[in-house]
Amino acid sequence: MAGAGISTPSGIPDFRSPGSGLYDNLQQYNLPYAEAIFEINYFHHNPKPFFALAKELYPGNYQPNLSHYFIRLLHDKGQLLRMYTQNIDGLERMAGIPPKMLVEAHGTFATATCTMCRKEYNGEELRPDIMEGTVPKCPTCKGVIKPDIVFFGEELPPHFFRYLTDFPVADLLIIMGTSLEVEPFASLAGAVRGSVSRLLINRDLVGPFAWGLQRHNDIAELGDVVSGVKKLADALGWMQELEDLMARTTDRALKKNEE
Ligand code: CNA
Repeated sequence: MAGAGISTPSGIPDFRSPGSGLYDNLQQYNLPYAEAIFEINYFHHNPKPFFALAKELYPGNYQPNLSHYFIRLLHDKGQLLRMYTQNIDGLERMAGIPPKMLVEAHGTFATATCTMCRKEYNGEELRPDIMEGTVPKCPTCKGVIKPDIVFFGEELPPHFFRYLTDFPVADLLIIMGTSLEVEPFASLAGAVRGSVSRLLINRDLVGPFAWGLQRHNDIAELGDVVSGVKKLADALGWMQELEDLMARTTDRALKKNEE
């Protein structure tokens, strides 16, 4: 399970931190309150602030870091059952984790849907408009095309419910870079069997780790997520492999960007 904290080392700020880039850039749109940017009713009224944020977060501006590549390595070794992420930055896919191994619980910019006729689009089709700061419109019905990001007031994607079959068969749960404050995602931490270890890699204690509801086999590695992941990779003897994988994939991505 992962959240915004795994992407801060890639340079993506927390939305709410005072002085952080994202919300500061949104001031000009006079949002009634910060969360309005992710409220579906507000989006229908004024989609521009959301598209300003989309421009910033659209895949391509940021690179995955060691935490993302660690999960990719888990997959390459046949050890990943699934990655449940709250992030919408697409860095998991960029690190090469196959989409079928991901549950992007709060959606993705990889696909989009017309808010009027429900026609489906590939996220890349919206890129030129989003980069120009134009609200993308459906050529068929002229409705606004919305990236498939889950807004407040919208249901989570159906594949979120995969947790019902995934969590009971997991034999380790790693929780990284999340405050475990957003429901229903946060409650997944309680969905593994009681005999299963839960490893928290985070700056601070969160969720059941903070409320005194820890299980005897829970472990918390507090501090920076990249340092925590490095420690785990070291203990597994995977550090060299992890660094090689990261260098290889980053190299390939840079070459692709240059083409
Ligand atoms: P959050 O509530 O902002 O919590 C982040 C957690 O990560 C906190 O406990 C921090 O202490 C911790 N943290 C931050 N940086 C580090 C670091 N370098 N090392 C270790 N720990 C760190 O974020 P959540 O994901 O829990 O909140 C849910 C929201 C925020 C979701 O709906 C996300 O979509 C949304 N969000 C996403 C992104 C993104 O896609 N990158 C960015 C900002 C917010």
